[in-house]
Amino acid sequence: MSINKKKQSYRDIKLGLVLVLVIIISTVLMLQKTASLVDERRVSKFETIESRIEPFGRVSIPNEGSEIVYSLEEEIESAEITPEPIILESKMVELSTGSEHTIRMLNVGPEGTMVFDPAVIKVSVGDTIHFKATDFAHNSVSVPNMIPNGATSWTGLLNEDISIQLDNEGIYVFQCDPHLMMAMIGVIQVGDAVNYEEIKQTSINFQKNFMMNADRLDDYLGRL
Ligand SMILES: [Cu+2]
Repeated sequence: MSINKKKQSYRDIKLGLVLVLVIIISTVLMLQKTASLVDERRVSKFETIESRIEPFGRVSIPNEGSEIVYSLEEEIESAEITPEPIILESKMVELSTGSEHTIRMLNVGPEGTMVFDPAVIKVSVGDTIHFKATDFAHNSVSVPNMIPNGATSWTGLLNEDISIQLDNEGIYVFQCDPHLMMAMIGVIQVGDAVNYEEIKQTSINFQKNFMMNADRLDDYLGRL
């Protein structure tokens, strides 16, 4: 090989190395550029999502010059501070319409076992109550000292239908004799509950008869 040819091949090698170097550098630069573009895209994507979410978080309503701003976050916070009140189903008894009413004597009713149905009723002065011995072995008897002053007491026989007219205003408590221990009792309010306090007072001792359903009378009186 001549000296000129050797020089030529060295030059070729040098040129080749330079080319390779240039290619490497430009590749690195390209990769960096691509990476920063991806980042930019990511940021702009998040910005877009944020701007889409924001209207749900804050709502601005122009209002004659001033601006009302509703903030969902604030609403959630205030909702947490003042929770919605829980409304319990009311058991308060409404006045029954009509002048005649029926109370059944049942082994099993909406209020449980050994019950009058309805167990609590509000009627008007002069109305009539028909006690129906629907099931076997019950009666209706007014409880001594738990009817209004001057009112007529009643004592139904076992398995006997009995009708009573209520001419005195106030609360009447009645029982089934065989099932007093199971608190088979009922409450009638005629007109206004004028003797409520006396009834509550007398009920303290009367409830000692109950071996089961001890809170029934309190429950019933609480519905008046
Ligand atoms: Cu009974």
